[in-house]
Amino acid sequence: MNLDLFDGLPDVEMREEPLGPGAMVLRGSARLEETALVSAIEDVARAAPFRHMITPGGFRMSVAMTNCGPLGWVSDKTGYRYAAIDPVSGLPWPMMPESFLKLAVGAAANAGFPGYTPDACLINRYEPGAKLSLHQDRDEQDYGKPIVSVSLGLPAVFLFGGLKRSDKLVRVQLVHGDVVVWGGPARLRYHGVQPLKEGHHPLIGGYRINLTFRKAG
Ligand code: MD3
Ligand code: FE
Repeated sequence: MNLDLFDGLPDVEMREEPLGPGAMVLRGSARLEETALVSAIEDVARAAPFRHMITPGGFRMSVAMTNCGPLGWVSDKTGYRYAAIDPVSGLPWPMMPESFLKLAVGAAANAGFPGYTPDACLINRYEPGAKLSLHQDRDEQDYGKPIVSVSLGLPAVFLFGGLKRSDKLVRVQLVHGDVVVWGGPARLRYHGVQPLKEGHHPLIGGYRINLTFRKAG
């Protein structure tokens, strides 16, 4: 019988795993701040509710999204872009919570990117079945700046490809508290997320939430 008294990771420990040139996983590094992060996400979502954006091709995205910080990523029938105003509320996006900024800046520094100043945080919420098709992040001004992602809640299988869509994919499981820094030669690699499996997470419930920090402008 497995009583699951030890899940392989000490309670508030973290581990660095290189995922390839420029890509570093900081396993569990958001676990210390998890309650502050969750209450900050709730605050953001109260002012700027999660919504399913429409792709330029006219499809409703299965991932629900909102943003905080000076710039927010938006998609509609006219295209993808960063915008200072939330098109749903007509107001600026909520401020980036201090706890978010501290985590992202610290993770970037740990991965070799000191002086990181993200101005956009996209919050992706996955329900069971939700996925993100293979894509590149190309809507930012400076590909020299890294992207920091924080995974919370249910685990997901992340697909990490190459610089061409047809390059082979590596599957990486990302779990609650994992932080990944994607910079340098990893910055323009294709990536995606496989359909989320059903489950229950004690803090987040039946969802996966991903915070994606970028220097967009
Ligand atoms: C690898 N989000 O919002 S974050 C996205 O888990 C996005 O919600 C995923 O891809 C998610 O655009 C993945 C990790 C990520 C972000 C940007 C990358 C991985 C990346 C850019 C280059 C390579
Ligand atoms: Fe992406």
